[in-house]
Amino acid sequence: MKCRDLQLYFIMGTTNVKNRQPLEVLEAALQAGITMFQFREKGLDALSDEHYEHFARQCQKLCQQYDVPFIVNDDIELALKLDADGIHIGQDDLHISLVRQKIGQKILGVSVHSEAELQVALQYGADYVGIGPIYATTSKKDAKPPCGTEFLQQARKLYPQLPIVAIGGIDLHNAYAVLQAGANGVAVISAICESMDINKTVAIFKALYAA
Ligand code: 3NM
Repeated sequence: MKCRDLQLYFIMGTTNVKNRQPLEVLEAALQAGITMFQFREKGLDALSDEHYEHFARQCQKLCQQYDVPFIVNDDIELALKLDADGIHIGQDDLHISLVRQKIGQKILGVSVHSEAELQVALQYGADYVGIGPIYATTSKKDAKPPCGTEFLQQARKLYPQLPIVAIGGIDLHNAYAVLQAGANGVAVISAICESMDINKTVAIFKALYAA
C-alpha cells in the first residue's frame, strides 16, 4: 500500500445511499477517481447473510475493474472469504495482533484515538491508521465526539512517515485543513454518497493534492 492510496478513501454501505443504487454510486466514484474503497455495511437496515455477501462481491468486482484496493470493515471472515485487499478495524474489534495473524500480508488499517492506541497499532504492523472523527458526523452512530485536528497533528509529528487517513465530517470545505494538519488523505462517506455530482466532487477533492 502506498500513502497516495489514502488520498480519497471512499467508504460505503447500502444504508449510506438514499434514492440511488449503491453500486451506481460506487461505480461513479470509481470512475471519478477514488483511490481506495471500504465496504462498510452497517445500521438497522443493513443487508445480512447471502445478500450481504453478494453485495460485497459486487463491490469488490467493481473495485477490481478500476484497480482500486477493496477493504472490508471489521469482518475478517468476509475479508478472507473474498480474498479482499485488506481490512479496517476499530478498537472494539478483535485485537490487532490476532487480526494480523489471520490476514497475513493483507492491508491492515486501524482506527486510533490516542497516542497509546497509535503505538499499539504500529507495534503490530498496521499499514495505515485512521484518525477521527475530526468533525461532527452523522454517518456513524457510535462515533466519538469530534476531536479536531490536534491529535492528527501530534501523530504526524511523532511519525513523519506513517500513512494516516483522517475521517469524520470531512467535506470539500474542510479537507484542505485536514491535509495541512498532516493527513495523507481523507476518508469520506456522505461527501460522496450525498453529492449531486460525484464526478465533480471527486475532482475537487483530488485537486487538493495537485496544489
Ligand atoms: N468512522 P462521514 S467517523 C466510518 O471516527 C466512520 O472512526 C469514523 O462519515 C471514526 O464522511 C465515520 O459522512 C463516518 O462523516 C464518516
